[in-house]
Amino acid sequence: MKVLLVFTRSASGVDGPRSVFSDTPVSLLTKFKDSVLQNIIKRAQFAVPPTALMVLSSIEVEGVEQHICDMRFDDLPLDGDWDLVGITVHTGLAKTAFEVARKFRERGVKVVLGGPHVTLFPDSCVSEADSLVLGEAEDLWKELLEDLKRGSLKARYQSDTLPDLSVYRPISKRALNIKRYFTTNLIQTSRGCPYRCDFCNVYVMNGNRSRHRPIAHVVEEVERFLKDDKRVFFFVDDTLNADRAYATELFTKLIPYKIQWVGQATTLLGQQPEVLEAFAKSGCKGLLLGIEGVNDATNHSHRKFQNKESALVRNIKAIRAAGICVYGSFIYGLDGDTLETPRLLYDFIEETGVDVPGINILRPIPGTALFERLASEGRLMFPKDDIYAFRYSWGQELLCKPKQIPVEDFIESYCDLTERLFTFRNAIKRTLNAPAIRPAILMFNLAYIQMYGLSRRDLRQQLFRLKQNR
Ligand code: B12
Ligand code: SF4
Repeated sequence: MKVLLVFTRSASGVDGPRSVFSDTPVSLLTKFKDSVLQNIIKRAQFAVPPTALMVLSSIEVEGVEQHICDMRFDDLPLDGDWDLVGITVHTGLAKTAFEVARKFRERGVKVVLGGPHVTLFPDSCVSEADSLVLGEAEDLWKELLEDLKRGSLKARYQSDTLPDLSVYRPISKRALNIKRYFTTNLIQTSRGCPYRCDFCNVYVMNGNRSRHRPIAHVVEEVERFLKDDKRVFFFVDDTLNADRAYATELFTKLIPYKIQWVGQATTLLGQQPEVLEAFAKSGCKGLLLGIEGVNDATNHSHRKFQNKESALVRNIKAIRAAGICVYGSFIYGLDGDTLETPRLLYDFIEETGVDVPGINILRPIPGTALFERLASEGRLMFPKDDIYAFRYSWGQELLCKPKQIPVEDFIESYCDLTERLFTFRNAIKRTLNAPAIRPAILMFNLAYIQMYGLSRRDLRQQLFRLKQNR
């Protein structure tokens, strides 16, 4: 039997920036610049394979062959003789996923949907699929494939418990075209998050505590992955340093493999010397840190307590001093933010030397506590029930009214901030100061000049439309 697993591309974002107002007239030169950049991004650092589909396609069931279609590269193989098509659905990309589902179902192919959106909003997916898989799918996927073989596919697969990560489930790259990606060395060591930031739903989907895979299994995976791909490793965990003892032991064991790796962690790493040392010695070259706001009051209003204002600057400096580049992920538009915030963010970035700043606009992701609160406060800028009006973009659209800043002032102050931060001069300065991977730091900072330029164009277009509709 032949099964196709499909990964859709995002409308705009890390898969390549595109205007979210496609009906806005733009010059030919702008169009050309946008398309060149989209292609560079597609082929550069962000083009990593979908971990979820690597996991699913590694689950072996006799007589079932699994293939992956990554729509960032491939056209949909609509005329293949598929017995089943599985599609990952993210909330901001659900419309695209449903369109793909319809195309296959019109041809009589059965479709199963899974992923974050299905886990959070299964009822909204029922009419779009023959079968739904809710939650983490390792065990359920095996059961579903067995049912497919028997011709008895169920409408819904769901488990009361999360999969036991101590079970040995080797990830294979059999279904991947290794050469097309920047790297295929993606590894997840843990799931779930012990924190409860109100704008996030990881702790809802994957549980409110970290669950780990056995260290021996992760080490074996690194060793095996190295055989066919020697490029950088990406540990996709949300918070790699959530469990200090586990992180220290794992990364100390990885030192002999001499890999280079990137991942995501909390700023607390700066005050965890044993973890920091293990990270640095095992080849960590860059970490995305969720900094969000730069003072306690702002972060606390969104239940982000792990970043302590008094230690933030020191922690980031300590991480960079250990030879690890910092991608600082900030949010502007948090409830504590005022028109003073852009200056504070700018000064903070200058003082700490963050190598790549990412300035996000607060996003009310459906299914988060934040979404519900903003809806009850009348601050959503789209109808609450129309979850598909919510879409991902690269800071190109304001989706909720900031608490303390009028919409127009917010958009203008955000644009001013990104215009000051992302200049050619700053790109060169950050590159020369970076503690490692300078070509990557240069590439990010240069790409962001263009991407935040697109963000400003779209935000001003949104503002223009809002004023027209008044
Ligand atoms: C690493 C990461 C990335 C990386 C790499 C992703 C990759 N290689 O897959 C990059 C940076 C590229 C990325 C991009 C984006 N990401 Co991201 N990313 C993550 C992160 C941290 C881990 C994802 C991961 O690899 N998990 C490991 C796999 C094994 O778990 P999983 O994806 O949940 O899959 C399991 C189940 O969901 C299910 N499943 C998934 N798909 C399917 C399909 C079928 C058919 C079935 C049966 C089951 C099934 O089975 C899997 C195994 O148990 C998550 C947070 C998180 N903890 O989930 C955010 C997260 C998934 N990303 C998110 C977002 C918003 C994005 C972007 C849209 C950002 C943007 N603006 O561009 C893009 C989307 C790109 C795209 N085309 O989908 C959101 C999604 C929110 C939502 N509710 O939909 C998350 C949850 C973060 C958050 N809290 O906001 N991301
Ligand atoms: S934002 Fe990061 S730290 Fe906060 S709950 Fe989500 S995954 Fe955990």
